[in-house]
Amino acid sequence: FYFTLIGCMIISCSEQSKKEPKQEATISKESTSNFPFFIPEEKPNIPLSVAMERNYDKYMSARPDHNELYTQFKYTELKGFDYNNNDGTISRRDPSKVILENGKYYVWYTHRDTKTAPVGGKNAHLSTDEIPSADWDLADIFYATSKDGFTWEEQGVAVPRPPKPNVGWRSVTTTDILKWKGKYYLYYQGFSEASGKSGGDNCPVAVSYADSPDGPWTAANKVVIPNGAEGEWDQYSIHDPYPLVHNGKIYLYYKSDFDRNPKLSRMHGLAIADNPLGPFKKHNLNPIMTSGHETTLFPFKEGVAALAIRDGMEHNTIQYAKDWVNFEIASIVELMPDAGGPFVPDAFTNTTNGRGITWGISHFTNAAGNYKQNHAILTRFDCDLSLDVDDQEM
Ligand code: AAL
Repeated sequence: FYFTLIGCMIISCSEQSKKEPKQEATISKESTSNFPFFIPEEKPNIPLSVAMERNYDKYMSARPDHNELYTQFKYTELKGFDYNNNDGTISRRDPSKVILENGKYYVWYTHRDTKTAPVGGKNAHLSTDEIPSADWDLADIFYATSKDGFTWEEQGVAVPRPPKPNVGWRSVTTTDILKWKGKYYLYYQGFSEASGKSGGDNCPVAVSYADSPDGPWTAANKVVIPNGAEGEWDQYSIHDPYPLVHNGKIYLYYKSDFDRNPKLSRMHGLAIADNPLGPFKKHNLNPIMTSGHETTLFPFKEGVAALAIRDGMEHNTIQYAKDWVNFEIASIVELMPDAGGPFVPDAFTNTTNGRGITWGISHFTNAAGNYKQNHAILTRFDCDLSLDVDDQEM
């Protein structure tokens, strides 16, 4: 019986699809709308409401499933990380992009293991050499490897806090990886005071380099991307450095807190260099994206796509910049990965035909309000932002 039923369903579906697409709309006598009862891919030549006009905007497609930069996200718990009963003394957050080397996936991240949970940025005056202010205070950069992207083996420290007074002596966090001419570079936020002590996260970008993703890593012990000069939009912070290769150069995207009212004014900038150790030249059109929190970008066709999560007027959007500088909204999405570090196979290949992404590592935080995050955990996200995968199961 079931086989007959399924058979009938298949026949009637295929009959139906033979008839589609319907060219003529049947409008009943009572109907007052001009719009046909299916959604044509091309804008129909009839009077349209403003909302329907917008539906045919340059990047918005007629339907979500026609928009290459629309996706849903699914999350899967990772195996292999221990969180000490989630008492807030161990944290892993802000993962880098994932890269595939020597037959293994690699990811780097902020790792904190302290004797107490953080007191919270607003109570930074209570922090000590052993008591962290924020979740990312008193942290080092760790790395882990995996054969399948689900079960990870923590390998330990990649970049430790350097001795005082080197940049990052208080905490090294929020790293990202670049592969350039056979060498590896980790960019990260270098704190020289507890996060929150002078109001925010003042932590210019430093870099370490290695011949292998397994290290050993040599710290350049210098600031490669400094805060902007007084009065400039990025004078207070440079966060979330995120390097890609484009046009034979290093394109490093970052976040800044603008006028230091982070809820309203987190924006993104771009700094470009020929050499991974600098100098980096900030783009004169900065800020180049007006929303988002952590940076997540990937080459897409000739341009670059970005996830604008959480903050700003255009949060919860995926944006696209054909010229890698001027971003436009491509789609509106939900449940975006926080601090997503995707597996981007063509991040460093200088591609002019980016293929997109299907998965990565991101984090979940247990924000308890009052600027206090007890700890964070890493998670896997999957999505359908690849030009090579059509019917990915969600
Ligand atoms: C994050 C990132 C940066 C900030 C803090 C730790 O998720 O945006 O790294 O400084 O929060």
